Amino acid sequence: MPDASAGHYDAIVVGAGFSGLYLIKRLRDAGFTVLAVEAAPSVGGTWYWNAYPGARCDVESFDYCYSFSRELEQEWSWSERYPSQPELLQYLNFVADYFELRPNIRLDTRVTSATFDEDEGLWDVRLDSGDPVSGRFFILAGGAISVPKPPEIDGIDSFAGECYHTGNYPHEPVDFTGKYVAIIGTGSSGVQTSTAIVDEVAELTIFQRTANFVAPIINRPLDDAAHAEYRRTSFERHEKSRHSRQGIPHDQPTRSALDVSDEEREEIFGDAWENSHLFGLRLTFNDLLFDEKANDTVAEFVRGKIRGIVHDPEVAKTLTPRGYPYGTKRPCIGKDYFAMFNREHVHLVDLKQTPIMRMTPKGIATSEGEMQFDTVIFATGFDALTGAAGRIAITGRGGETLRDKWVDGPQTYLGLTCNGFPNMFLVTGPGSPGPLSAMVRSIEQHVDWIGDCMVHMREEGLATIQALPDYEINWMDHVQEVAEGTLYPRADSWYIGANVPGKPRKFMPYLGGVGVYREKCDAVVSAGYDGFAFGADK
Ligand code: FAD
Ligand code: N01
Repeated sequence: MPDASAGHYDAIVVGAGFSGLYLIKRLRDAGFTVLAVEAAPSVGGTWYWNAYPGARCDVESFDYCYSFSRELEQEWSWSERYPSQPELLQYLNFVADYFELRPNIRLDTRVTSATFDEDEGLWDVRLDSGDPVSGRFFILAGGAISVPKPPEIDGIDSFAGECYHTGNYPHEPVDFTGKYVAIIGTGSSGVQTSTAIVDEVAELTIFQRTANFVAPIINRPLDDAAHAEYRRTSFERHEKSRHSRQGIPHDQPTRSALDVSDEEREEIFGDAWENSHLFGLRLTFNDLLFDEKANDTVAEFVRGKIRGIVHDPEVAKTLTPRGYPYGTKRPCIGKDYFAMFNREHVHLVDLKQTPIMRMTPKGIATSEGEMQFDTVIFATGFDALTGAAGRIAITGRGGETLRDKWVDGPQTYLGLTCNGFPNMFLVTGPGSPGPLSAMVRSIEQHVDWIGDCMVHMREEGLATIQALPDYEINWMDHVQEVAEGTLYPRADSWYIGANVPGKPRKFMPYLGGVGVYREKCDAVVSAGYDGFAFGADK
């Protein structure tokens, strides 16, 4: 067994969010030594960093939590249908304490590089604290949506007011009372932040580059009966999610949106709008993300809602999403988002008409003049899927770097491994269905697969595993092909890398579905780890 006291572990894990915490538990239970290295001063990952006002999960709490432990399930009770960021952070801290994971975590420490030492069959890992550590396995659990994307605006440093990014938001309260506040970005983070602070601010100005489809969030407290029902049915609920398309326990629709009358379709959409959840509108018909005409029906339904809610027709027009199909950029759920624009102190700047020129000491200069602000919040998203791995200098076999390997877009086999990088695993990496699913179900599947693989290698006396090049190419081709069978590639989304200037345009998440992906991963194992080459112990 490797000597952890000398800095040598079976596995070095990057990150201590949902993925890192479960990796520690799973690998430690299997008898491996593990060190998780976390840049934040706390566990929690996403739910530590995104402490912005209104931050909330939009998958139901019963589906956005670990399912691997019935004991944990008995010990924890969610207070709301959609858990808030503080509650999620509390949950992940509870998990770290409950399973005594903290001795395996080094906080406030960043992994800066990792180099595969061919002679020793080890990953040499460098930390910003200076001390070297090494591991037989190097596991990237640094998050698919964890590296905040700067807004590419000149002069940010010249701004004399307060400036925040939602993805790296302070934990101390920020006072918005009587302030002139700007929010740049209208994705989920911008929608949640704006609706959370609108009552506090003196004036709120939203800078919108692309209008978004936002449905109402139907949140509610969870009572004892809901918890009792959950505990009674959780096994079936999670099992259904594991084999579902999106990692949630809901039935897939079987009908086409084009096979029903306009009245019936309107009623079905209306019901989903009023009563359902994030996936509600998407789960009404089976072809919304595959057929343009079917998609037009749901897009037009939401557009109609916007026209009905927003009083000023010009503002309504600006808020109306066009130019990409419904659902191909992640749709949001938010509280009274469109109604917010009826309030006198809320202003909308259409960046397509009035672009930002630069930031100034007093605020934001647009093509139509300077606007003054006390506080500017960037809700401009993330360098998703490749961002966290790309910020670590990773060198594999023969001196090949991951940055070079991925220069034209990421390459993985099953989203879990890379040819040329033996014993390196990724959790929710490019090529995994994770980012397009309820993530915790995907994370558990990835971690279980990795854990089982490491146990298999130990039992068989195998030193290294790596993906075969042809299988990797075929997998990424398959990921592209599946995406091209849908409407997703028609949007400039973070799924395709379009939100980061200069990033190769390649569809990254696997759209085949969580259940299908699980079957494929299991089939690879049943066929003797088809597509992998193992190296024997020296
Ligand atoms: P993360 O939670 O991102 O944790 C990764 C950790 O790795 C981070 O703490 C980071 O600091 C650390 N790290 C990265 N690089 C390094 C390094 N070099 N050295 C040391 N540490 C490093 N998913 C859903 O399914 N439903 C939702 O409703 C949902 N809501 C979301 C809301 C927001 C605001 C965001 C940003 C994401 C949301 N997600 C949601 C996706 C969410 O990221 C995942 O659900 C999940 O939390 C990911 O867990 P993780 O452990 O894989 O990654
Ligand atoms: O980021 P985004 P996010 N100038 O990329 C705009 C999860 N999440 O942080 O669309 C001006 O979606 C950008 O415009 P455009 C979820 O998976 C979930 O909101 O690129 N504007 C867009 O409007 C989500 O998908 C929740 O034209 C600029 C916005 O900023 C993912 O995290 C909550 C700009 C970015 O939207 C990311 O969400 C929060 C610029 N230079 C996050 N650059 C839940 O509710 C970007 N924009 C569960």
